[in-house]
Amino acid sequence: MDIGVVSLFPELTESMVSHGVLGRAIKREQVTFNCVNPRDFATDVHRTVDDRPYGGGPGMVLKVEPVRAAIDKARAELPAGSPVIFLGPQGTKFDQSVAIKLSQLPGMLLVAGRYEGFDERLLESVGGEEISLGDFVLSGGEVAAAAIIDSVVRLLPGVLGDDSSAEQDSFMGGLLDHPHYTRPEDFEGMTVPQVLLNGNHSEIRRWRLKQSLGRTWQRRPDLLEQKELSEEEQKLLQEFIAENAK
Ligand code: 9D3
Repeated sequence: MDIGVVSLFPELTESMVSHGVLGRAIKREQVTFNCVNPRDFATDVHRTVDDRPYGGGPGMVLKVEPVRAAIDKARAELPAGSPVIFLGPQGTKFDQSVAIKLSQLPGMLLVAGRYEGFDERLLESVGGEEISLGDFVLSGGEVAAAAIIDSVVRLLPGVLGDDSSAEQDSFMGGLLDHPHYTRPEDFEGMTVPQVLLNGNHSEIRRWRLKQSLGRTWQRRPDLLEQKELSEEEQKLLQEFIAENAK
């Protein structure tokens, strides 16, 4: 996959993608990464990329011309069928299903905003969608770009080990994960649940499923509402609720 980013802070973006799974994927040439800075396309002596908002109000708006020029430059190096994705708090919400869709494309161009955001005519002229990570305030799109790139690249075939597909399926299962434990068996009097030590794999599977259902019920009821529970799952969740109401 070929990934482009337009950012006023290319060092920040590059530093975030050059480590771990992603850095390795780039080194192995499973992914190409190219960052373009709108400031390099500013034409005035001050290399201005932002200006005051028409209509007044606080903050600054990204100027259309330098960002558009940076997008055109980045786009020229990406394969046909690579969408332009603007990152901003007004976007539709990113989730794993969006990550899966993006991972099936030959490339993508992520445009990180700064200040109050983009001149609206930028989105209109380029066409492309705006994506948000959720309802909280970031200082700019770079951290969001890194999050999206990370979630997409780890879905690419061969980037992670083979047992990763099970993990992806399990998120698709629409439940939160169960608790995990490793040695020691006793940490400051807190012990590992007995069921995990017995080696009874059907009992372990049932315990984990019950914990997943219970946690999802407690923490993310929105996920449970979207999910059709099997008879076994309904029974396990009722058990969890009964045990945790005491
Ligand atoms: C505090 C400024 N806000 C005033 C009304 C609007 C605002 C503008 C620009 C808030 C944040 C930003 C910068 N944010 C992003 O570039 C961003 C973002 C985010 O803030 N939250 C969730 N996802 C994203 S993706 C890009």
